[in-house]
Order: sequence, then C-alpha cells, then structure tokens
Amino acid sequence: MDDLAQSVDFCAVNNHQRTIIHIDIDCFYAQVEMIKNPALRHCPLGIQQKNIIVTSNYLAREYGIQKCMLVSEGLQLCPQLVLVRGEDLHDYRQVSAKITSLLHRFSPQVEKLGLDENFVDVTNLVAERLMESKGEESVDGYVYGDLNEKCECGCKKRLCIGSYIAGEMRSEICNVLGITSCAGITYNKLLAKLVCTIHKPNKQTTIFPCSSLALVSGLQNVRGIPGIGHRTHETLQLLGINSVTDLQNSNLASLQKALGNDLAIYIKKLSYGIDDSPVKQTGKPQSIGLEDGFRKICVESEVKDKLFTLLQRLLKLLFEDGRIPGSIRVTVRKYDSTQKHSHRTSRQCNIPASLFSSGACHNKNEPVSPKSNEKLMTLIMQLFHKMVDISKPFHLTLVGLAFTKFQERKTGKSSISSFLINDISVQSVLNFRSVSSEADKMEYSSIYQSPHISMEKSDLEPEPSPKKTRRDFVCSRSNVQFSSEEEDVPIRMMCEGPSGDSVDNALWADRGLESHNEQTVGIQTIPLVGSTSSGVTRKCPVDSQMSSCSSDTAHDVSNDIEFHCPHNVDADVFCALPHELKKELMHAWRIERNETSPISQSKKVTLCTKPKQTSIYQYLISNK
Ligand code: TTP
Ligand code: MG
Repeated sequence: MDDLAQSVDFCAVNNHQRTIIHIDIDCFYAQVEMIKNPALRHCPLGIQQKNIIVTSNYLAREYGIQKCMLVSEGLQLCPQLVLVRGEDLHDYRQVSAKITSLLHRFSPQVEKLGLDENFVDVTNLVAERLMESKGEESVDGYVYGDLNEKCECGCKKRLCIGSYIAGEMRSEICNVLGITSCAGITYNKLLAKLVCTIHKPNKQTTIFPCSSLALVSGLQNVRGIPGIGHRTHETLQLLGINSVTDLQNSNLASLQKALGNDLAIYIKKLSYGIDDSPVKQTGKPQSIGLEDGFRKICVESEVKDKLFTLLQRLLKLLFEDGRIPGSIRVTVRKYDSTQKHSHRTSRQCNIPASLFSSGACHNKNEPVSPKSNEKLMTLIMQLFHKMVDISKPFHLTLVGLAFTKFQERKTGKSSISSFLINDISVQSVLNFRSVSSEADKMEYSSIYQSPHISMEKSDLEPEPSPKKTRRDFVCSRSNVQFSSEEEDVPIRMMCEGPSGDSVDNALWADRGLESHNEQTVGIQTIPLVGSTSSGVTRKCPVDSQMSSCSSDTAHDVSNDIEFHCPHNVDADVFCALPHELKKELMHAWRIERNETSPISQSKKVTLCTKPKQTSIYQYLISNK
C-alpha cells in the first residue's frame, strides 16, 4: 500500500454519512414497448435501432440475446425474436421523465444518468425516519457481502432504512407506471451503481462499508469502474495497470505524472470504493444534438441532405425543450482511406435569437419559419465548408448537429426583454411519428442523454453512463463493425450537462475508428438572460452575424460592433430602433442585468444608476 492507501481509513466516519440509492430500470426500452403493447410480454422481444439490438426483454435474454448485438446474430440465436423499432425516443423520454419525477417525491436531490438510471440522495429522509425508528436493523432486499457491519458511525442503521426507502421507490414506480427496476443502496454513488447490478431484474441490493473493497476489487478490469473512461483506461494500460488491484497498488506519483494530480487521486480513490462526488440535481442539458453515421458520403449535396434532415429533427427537439440556443455546432467524421483512420472535427458559431422568435416560430411541426430554416442551413453549410474542402475528394462517415449556449425564453412579464422577445415558451410534446414524411422515411435512431453524467474527469471523449460490461462489449463490436466496410450506424442524440460533461451511450456508433481528436467545443453553463457571460450580446444587424462563423469555438462577436443587441432580444426590432433609443435601451438592460445576474452581483459591475422614469424601458413597461 502506498501513501494514499495508508492515509485512507475506509471505515472513517465521514465516509458513510450519506445514504444514496441508485435506481436502474429493467430492460427499459423493452418495458416501455411492452406497456404500449402488452401482447409483447409473452414474446422474446428485441428493440432495434438500425441493425443493432440495443436491448431486449428478459425472456429474450434467456436465448442469449445481449445488448448491442447485431440483429442478424440475435435472429440466429432466437428465430422467434420479435423486433420493435426503437429509433423514436419520444415515449422513452416521457417515461423517463415520469420516473425521475416520481423519485422527486422522496428527495429533491435526484441525478438522472442516461434515460433509465437515477441517483437519489436520501440522507435527509433517512435522518427523519431514524428519529422515528425503534432501532431494528433489518434490510429490505439482498445484501452484498457481510451484513454484520461493525462501523460505529451509525451507517448500518441508516443504510437499513435506506433499503426500505429504495423498496418504496421501486414499488411506487411499479404501481404508478407498471415498470420494474433494480436498486443499489449504500453511501456513495460509485458503490450504489456497482451494487445495483448484482441482483437483477426487479431486485435491490444493499452494501455496507465493510464489503466495499470486495465489491470494487471483484471487478475484472479497471475499465469496470464507472469514472474510468476510454482514454484513462488507455493510459492505465500503458502503465501496466489492468486490474483494480493493480490500480490500488500503483504508485501514486507515477499515476499523477501520467494523468494529472486530480484525476490520479480521483481514480485511485475509486479503486478503493471511495467516491465523494455529490448527487447533482439534474438540470436541462447544455447541448442538444443529433448525429447520423453512415458508410460513406463524398458528395456535398448528400451531406446537405443529411444535415437538413438532422436539422428538422433537431428543431423539433429544440421546440420541445423550450429554450433558445445561442450557438450551433456542426460535426463531421472524416475517413482517411490511406491511413485507415477516421477522426471527428467540429465547428460552431453563434446564431441570432430572432431565428427562434415567435414571429418565426409556428408549431411543433414547423418550429421555425422557412426563412429561419434557410438561414440556419446557410450557417451550417458555412461551418461544414470550414471543415471540408469540397474541391478535393472527401469521405465522411458521420455528420452531426448540436445546439448549445441555451437561454431561457422567459425573463419576466414586465421586463423589456419579454416585450422584445416574443415569447414562445410553450413546452410542447413532440411525437416523432408526426414528423414530416421525408424524415420519417429515414432510418432513425437517437440516443437521448441526460445531463452531467460523465464521472471521468479528464477524457474529452463523450462518456456514457458508465456501464462497463456494455461498454467493453460495445468496443469490441465496433472494432468489427467499423472497418472501411463499416455498416450504417444509428443516429444518436446527445446532450451535454450543465457541468459541461458530455455523455453518449451510443458508443457502438463510432468507437474503433475514431482517433478522439474531436475539438472540444465551448460548453458553458446555461447563462442567465442578461448575464455577463459571452453570447449575451449580439451583433446587429442579423445578417452580418450570420456569416460570422468561427473555426473552433463559438465566436463572441460582441467586441467588434457599434451596437450590441441584448441576447434573446429580437434583433430585427432592436435594429429598427433609432440610435438614441438603442443607447437608452442598452443602458436600462445593463442595469437590469446587473441587478439580476449573480455573476454581475458578485463582480459589482460599474453600472448602477437606475433607469430614468422617462426611459424607453419605463415607457414600455407602463404601456404593456
Ligand atoms: P441499460 O440500462 O443498459 O439497459 P436496459 O435497461 O435495457 O437493461 P437492464 O435491465 O440490463 O438495465 O440501458 C437503458 C436503455 O438504453 C436500454 O433499454 C436501451 C438503451 N440503450 C441504447 O440505446 N444503446 C445502448 O448501447 C445501450 C446499452 C442501451
Ligand atoms: Mg436499465
């Protein structure tokens, strides 16, 4: 044992104070389909996205059907396998949201992980129940390892209560939604997630501190530790670290040299079952994107068609989300046939909020006007041309689009911004089946990801909900699948969390060939309307901004113009205002911004005079 190991007391009081429950829904997509069509309950059922079975019911698993298996393989194993298309994620997302909202009845601290997993911190609820408890120490469900926890911090009692709360949660989900799930109960997220998988389906498992080391050490490979992603794993392999025991015994200094201080300590702690990360309340994603993979596209018009179709899908998702994006990102994956190697690259630029204003926005089937659609496509193609020189031969295997830098539409009824914005904050329900016929014809698949999931701190690659058994399988699959003969891959949907963590369950889509040199994009925390973060100001007039694409991160155009239109304000209206009014409006806006923005408050920005009673700001308010 090295210094860190010696300095860690695994039964230290402060390690076990929390009670964390991890809930994972059984064969999620399959359960949703079986609810929609109960006849499917009696058949082996696979959920198909393009040529892959992304999950199956437990009956199908008895035939050896596994997640991410090729449809052809699945049918060989089980010819009577019933396949249901799972590309339209609408229903899964709806059920997922309902599950999370049910869990909120137990605690506000619910962190969504992917579509079918949630961490819930029930520490406070446990404390309440502890006061009413008569001191009995029984466990609801299974226990991993030793039940006779000797720790004196009181964790045993707390975790016993936690196990009953987990049972209540699962009953609630089952009673209300008819969905079964598994739960892991313990004192940190890492162990809760790991122990959750021990007894499945429709079961729950509690682990006490005395067995934590056994659980982590029992993993075959370090890659099985949620939080150790692809890149870290590669580095660890180079250091000769393969098993969890290798990592435990590794020299911390060498690890720090290879991975950096924080990550080295973080993963070393994980290898001992120590995870201090909090359950973060899930917010809206930082980016909403779709990608489409294919064998080969080498003609610009085909790229444009793909991007157009992606844009139409994405606009509907955006409409459903209800926020206004400040930036759009285009991604391509280029294949180099001489090197037999592909890599991703992305470009993004700011977009004017006026494209999404109510004047331009119609309904969920036509989320923006044809003019806005056209402008967006122009921007997208400009970004595309920055990455691909179409005067030379090119070979693409993936294109993607994502909206980022979101702003909420509502800024308060009486604010000048709400006057100018033309609010369209209707949270609609988007049904992909009602999408235009062109998009419907296409084989669609998307993986919706919920926010802040990546437990890995250094890897820039999209990191999924860390289901390692799946991931390992997926990697081997993708190696087979994506040679130069690669199959079409499903479109996937990605979201980046408020923390900037990017998540992506569809690893099977592009592992293997990828060199992971994707440029990192400027993911920022969702700015408050009127905050001082970049993207708040916009260049006027709109058209000049439309052409301002930047090469790698979103370009804030606010520095090089005479007037800045406040972000989220209709640029057309703003531009139409006379010079003096613009000035006055900006002044009032800044004051409001300084008053509302925590960032500004902390910085105490210089502007502090109140708007005049006769200002346009006051005038507009009083005249609304
Ligand atoms: P999982 O929780 O991994 O799988 P599951 O819920 O179907 O099965 P289990 O009982 O083992 O928990 O993933 C949740 C859903 O995510 C799954 O139903 C289908 C989808 N999914 C993908 O879209 N792509 C993938 O690669 C995987 C593994 C899952
Ligand atoms: Mg599941």
